[in-house]
Amino acid sequence: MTTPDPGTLDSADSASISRRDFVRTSSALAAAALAGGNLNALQAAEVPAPPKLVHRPLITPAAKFSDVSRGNPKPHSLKGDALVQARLTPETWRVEITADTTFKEAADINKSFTLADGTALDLAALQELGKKHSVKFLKAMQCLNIPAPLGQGLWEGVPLREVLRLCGTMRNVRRIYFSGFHNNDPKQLFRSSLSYTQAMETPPGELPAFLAYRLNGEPLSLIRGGPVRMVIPWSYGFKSIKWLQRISLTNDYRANDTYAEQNNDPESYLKTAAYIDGLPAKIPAGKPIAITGLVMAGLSGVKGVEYLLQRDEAKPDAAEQWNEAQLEEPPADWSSVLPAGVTPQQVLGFDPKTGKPATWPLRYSMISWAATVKGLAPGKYALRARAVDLNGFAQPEPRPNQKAGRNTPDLREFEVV
Ligand SMILES: Nc1nc2c(c(=O)[nH]1)N[C@H]1C(S)=C(S)[C@@H](COP(=O)(O)O)O[C@H]1N2
Ligand SMILES: [Mo]
Repeated sequence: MTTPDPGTLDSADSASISRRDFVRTSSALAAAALAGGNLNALQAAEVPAPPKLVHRPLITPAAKFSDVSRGNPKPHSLKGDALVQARLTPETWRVEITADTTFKEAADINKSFTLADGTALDLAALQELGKKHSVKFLKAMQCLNIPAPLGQGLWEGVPLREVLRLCGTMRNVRRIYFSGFHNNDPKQLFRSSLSYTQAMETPPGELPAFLAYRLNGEPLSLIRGGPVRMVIPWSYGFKSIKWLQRISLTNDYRANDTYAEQNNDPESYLKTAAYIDGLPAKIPAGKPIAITGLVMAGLSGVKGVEYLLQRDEAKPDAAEQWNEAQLEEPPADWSSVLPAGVTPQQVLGFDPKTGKPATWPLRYSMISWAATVKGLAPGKYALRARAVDLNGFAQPEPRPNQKAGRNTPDLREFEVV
């Protein structure tokens, strides 16, 4: 796996990411050999050419996500009484919903929910709302500044719009800000925001912003931001605030996310992008080389994945012949993929009648890709991969601005010996 380029990471991200390799969550022997880049193991497993696609699970165990968390100490390291004081146990968790009166023509709501008057919402209230309005879907978590997905899971919770409805009539509300437990240092505050429209008006068939309290069929763990975290399906990870504690309705029309102050584009949507799994630095000549990776389905969908092999780190130019890779097919049997008791019909993004995915890959989720390369002469090689979206744009298009989400075609260098 590539090491994130520190120059493009904000300091908080680079300081706190634990670079656990997502591909190590793979269980199958051949998959481990391919993804882990251990060519000897690959040969021992006698993987035929063309290789089977990596059978990496579509769902990452909650504890195996790479972690991007601010805070000193980090909220998920708290224990015992400190955890209770932080209101990070299922019994003590509360979320406050208030109107921000500091912005001109101040926001005003009929009902607020506060700790001071004992009305802050608790987990039981949220779960009660979930009996009628819960949503489930498969989503990958991706940091805007780290060139590798963090993990993918089946998230479950209550749409933000249903929670905000509890506030009754609103006046002068243009944005919704939200933040989580940090500690007493204001510098650690990490907040994100949505426009009123994004929060309240989910287009038919689209995925809503929601307050998640389950992941992969289990209560949301502390390390993944439990008891309750915000999940913004269409966004990079920085909008999906962990350890959610405050929702503020404001007339401030600016996307004043903490991330925006660190030179990131806070309005960027998750982009379609391909990633290459680890490859060994030296590969013996004469054996087929299995190259594999992941492709993320961003807002503009996935048409395909292409790769380009060049000698001696040559820079790719427009005339270069990119080759098509093979994409993982949808599972024939979703019961072995989804947590026990969950049918695809219940999951957003699937056809509620047939139980088939409405798009493939599912929007905002990721799947594997693979290709086999044979007959490489000894020498140094550069391997690049790029996703092509449903509008025919190949990476780094459509938005080459790296602060809108890293989107340069992924690169691996190796030597055939
Ligand atoms: N409260 C809080 N929420 C947070 C963060 C944080 O530091 N504090 N990091 C954000 C960022 S930048 C990312 S990429 C995702 C990472 O989610 P994960 O740790 O579950 O993989 O969480 C987001 N939510
Ligand atoms: Mo991030």
